[in-house]
Amino acid sequence: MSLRKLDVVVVGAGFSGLYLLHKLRSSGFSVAVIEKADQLGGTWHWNRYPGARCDIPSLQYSYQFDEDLQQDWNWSEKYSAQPEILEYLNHVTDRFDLRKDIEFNTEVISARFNEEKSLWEIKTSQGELETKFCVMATGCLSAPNTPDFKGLDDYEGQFLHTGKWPQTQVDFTGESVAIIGTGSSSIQSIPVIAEQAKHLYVFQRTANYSIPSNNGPMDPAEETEVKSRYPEFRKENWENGFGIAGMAIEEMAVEDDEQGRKEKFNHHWENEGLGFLGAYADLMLDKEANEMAASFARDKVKEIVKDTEVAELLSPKFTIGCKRLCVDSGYFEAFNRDNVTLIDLNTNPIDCITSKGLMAGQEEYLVDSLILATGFDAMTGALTRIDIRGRKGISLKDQWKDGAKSYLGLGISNFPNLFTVTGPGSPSVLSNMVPSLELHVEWISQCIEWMRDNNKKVIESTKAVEEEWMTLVNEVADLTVYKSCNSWYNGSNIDEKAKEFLPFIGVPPYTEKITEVAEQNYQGFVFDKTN
Ligand code: N01
Repeated sequence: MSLRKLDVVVVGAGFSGLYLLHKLRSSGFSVAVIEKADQLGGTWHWNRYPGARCDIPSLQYSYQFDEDLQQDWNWSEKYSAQPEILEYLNHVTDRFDLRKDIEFNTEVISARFNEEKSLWEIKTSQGELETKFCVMATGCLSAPNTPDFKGLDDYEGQFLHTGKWPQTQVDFTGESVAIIGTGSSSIQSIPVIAEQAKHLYVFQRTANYSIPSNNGPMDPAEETEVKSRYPEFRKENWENGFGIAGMAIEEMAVEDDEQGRKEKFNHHWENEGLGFLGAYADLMLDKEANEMAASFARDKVKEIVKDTEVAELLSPKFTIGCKRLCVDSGYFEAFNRDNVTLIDLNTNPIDCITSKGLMAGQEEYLVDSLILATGFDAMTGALTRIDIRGRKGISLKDQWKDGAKSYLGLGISNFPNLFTVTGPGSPSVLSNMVPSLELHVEWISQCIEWMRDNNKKVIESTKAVEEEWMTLVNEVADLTVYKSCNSWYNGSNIDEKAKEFLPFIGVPPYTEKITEVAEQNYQGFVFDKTN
């Protein structure tokens, strides 16, 4: 088979990869998207567990690059469920005729930069490719974390992970089910599984905050209003810290009185979902303000959950928002059911998985299905799990051993002509992902175009600029309460991972910075380095 030569290889056919393909192809580049799965969708393909849903309203969690598309598409609910998002992505793919340039069932095994030719050599499960540029559109939450529980291989029942859920319908009717973990994925799936299963055992290590979604059918008046001024609506959202509507406020919780705070928190609890953290401007900046919101949320748990012991176990103890906040549809209510049991792993640690279930705190729980809702090797895992080698054969995994360094979350020193979409050091997971990835896709495409027009062959970041950038990322985080607990934002969910805070907090200054870098001919990047 002859070696295929391309201008750009894009890895991953999720939201980012699809838009990259459209954008780069429209600029005249030859592009192939390589996708491991047998269909597109990325995170929305893999995470099809019961109850999977976007917790950012879909009028915001959708592409804005094409005005006709955003006008034509109608979402049926405020927060869309996974099947509808997948349907949307399929619609976009067909609308822009993308499918023909996506290679499904193809896994990237390795990517090596050939310094003599200034080309990337990509080895996939289906063959080899040679490309001038490689763009990793591999997602921030796409490398599932499977903890090394003793005896896991011995389990003989149905074994599932929320992050790689099977495409076939899973029916828990009449089954005993165990779920380990209480992050967003678990919090979304528990109410649905509890309705089907004979009994559901929930194994919790850390209680989590969750705000009710109050999801419902799309309000036609709201949809009409947003669509009547969609570009302005998008722009307004982008001007606040997280790029999400409802989070641009100036009032401080510590300056309000008790009654005022109660009313405000109540309003946000009932209406805003993730925007609960936008009730006041100081919630993520000041521990005292944060504790006001946290204690309100804990009181709500105690109001909802009837058994006081269970309510206490479900009441989080840490700073609200420093682990990713969850949004649910009946999560705490599920613990009022007779067929749901909460097991606290702090007093009953998992000893091992057995052939028929799991042993925790000297008791064996016999279950037909065992679900791991144990999250992801976030932000870096999808990259370090591929054998990526840059200059002098250096591996990305080794280079990031003591911490992931990247310039703006876009480029990595020693890895020329390799771009990451929503990489470490960009707002990514602390923003509305779709506009964030659109920003990166446009930046990367324009950069590649600029290089073509200006006769540049190779672009790379330097150690100095990425050190400086990641220092700033951490200095900004130090001004907030984000570092005050263990979370996947700082790598503490993966034992062997460097403990460092990876997302840049603040959409507007970040957008300004990368725009300025581009305007100044990609300031901070080096072109056509001669060693
Ligand atoms: O994963 P998580 P997730 N033994 O890492 C526990 C996005 N998302 O898949 O907190 C026992 O949040 C772990 O416990 P602890 C969203 O950004 C978005 O739920 O480390 N327990 C925790 O409870 C989200 O934040 C949507 O003590 C273990 C859980 O497993 C991100 O994906 C929907 C353990 C993991 O929670 C990840 O969510 C769903 C062990 N060895 C998800 N290891 C949207 O709506 C881990 N845990 C867009």
